[in-house]
Amino acid sequence: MPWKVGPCWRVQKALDDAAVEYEVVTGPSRPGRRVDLERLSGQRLYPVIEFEDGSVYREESKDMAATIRAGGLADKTAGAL
Ligand SMILES: N[C@@H](CCC(=O)N[C@@H](CS)C(=O)NCC(=O)O)C(=O)O
Repeated sequence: MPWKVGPCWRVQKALDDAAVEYEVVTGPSRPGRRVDLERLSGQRLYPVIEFEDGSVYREESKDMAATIRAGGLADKTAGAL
């Protein structure tokens, strides 16, 4: 595990605490090379959660962690809309 602080870890810790299964997919560290991330999420910052249905969830990491801890992650999939 390359990090234990910061926005990505905040969300990952929330997923762990909520016992949500996930796979970590790392991407380029340089923002200028994050074309795929931008194509996926419309912006160039991590973390981003991609669901199995292909939909994507990205907010401020504090809001993502709060959503996960409140059990609201499934509501963020495209299928929940
Ligand atoms: N305020 C944002 C910050 C997100 C953020 O800085 N993410 C880091 C990775 S954990 C990142 O993408 N850093 C590279 C950059 O700032 O270009 C949040 O809390 O979600």
